[in-house]
Amino acid sequence: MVPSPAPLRTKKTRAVGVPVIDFRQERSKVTGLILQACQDFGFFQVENHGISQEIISRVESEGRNFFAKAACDKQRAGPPTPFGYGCKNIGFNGDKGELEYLLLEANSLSISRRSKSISSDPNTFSGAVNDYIEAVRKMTCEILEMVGEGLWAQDKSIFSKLIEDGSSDSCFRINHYPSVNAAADIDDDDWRTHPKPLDDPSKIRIGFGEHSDPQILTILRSNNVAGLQILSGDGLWVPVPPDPHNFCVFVGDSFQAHTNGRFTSVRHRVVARSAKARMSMMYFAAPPLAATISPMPELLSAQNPSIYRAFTWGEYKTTAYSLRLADHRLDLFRN
Ligand code: GA4
Repeated sequence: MVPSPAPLRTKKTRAVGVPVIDFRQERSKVTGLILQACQDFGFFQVENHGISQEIISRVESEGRNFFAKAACDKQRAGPPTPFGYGCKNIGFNGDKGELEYLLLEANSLSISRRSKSISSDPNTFSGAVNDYIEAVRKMTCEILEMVGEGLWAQDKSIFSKLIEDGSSDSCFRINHYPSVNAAADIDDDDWRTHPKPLDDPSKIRIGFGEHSDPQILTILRSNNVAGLQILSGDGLWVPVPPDPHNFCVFVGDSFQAHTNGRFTSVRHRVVARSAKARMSMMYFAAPPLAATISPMPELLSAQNPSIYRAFTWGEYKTTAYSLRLADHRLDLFRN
């Protein structure tokens, strides 16, 4: 059994119960808050991250332009195998969502190649996406360095170097959740103040179903439209208030394994029901396919034996794609 996350605590949380970390604070303070959030929630938001609005706006505008195209033009960038344009189908095993998306390899060469089927101005598209990925990758590596330091790793770059590696298997995704008619729009403020218990899945409009991310870290940014929810340790879906100026950071399965369960990969979903379309972009920070994922020795002791066997990222990814979105795939790698 994967250890269930600790119940939501109020320490360093906003009214909604989700930690927000100001990156302008002293580094040691930020490090402590990141460690705490990764342990307690597997999730936090970053404010004052230093990534320029210009970099964000360019890719946001490219995404908006793409999704505004006629269906037949968008299909030219598909089907997602797994990369490319996808509509409603997620993965290869029948998972569905109320969304359309672009899934891309996060490397400049493949983005340049693919941009020809995505945009009539491929250089502008690939320039915007590559600049964004570069900026977010840098922030990811800073977070991972701080985690390495905070966990007293012998090599504090143990995690960041996996992402910096030229053959890192990271990817980039833009999700577009179409608007629903105004009558179905539920007042977001109500959701901010009243997290709801697990509800009947047949009665809600799932944009992207419950899952955890297989990678190390995910960095998400959205427009001002609500929908993202994270699952707390006590079984509540906690809405994450949308804030286009912040980034959301999710611990992925691989980080849970690397930290021997000290960090929890957070289960999350998107409930799409706003009168405005939601657009989010995610950078999924992954190691090279051949990299080994195993609990870091500094976290192991006689009292804390290794929970997971060593595996490669390639092996984990193949397993993830052979299963359904909501499956607890890391359970298959327990000792
Ligand atoms: C979840 C995180 C990323 O969006 C993703 C997804 C991937 C896909 O959409 O193709 C997966 C999903 C994600 C986890 C299980 C498998 C693979 C769909 C699916 C059913 C791109 C990823 O890496 O894993």
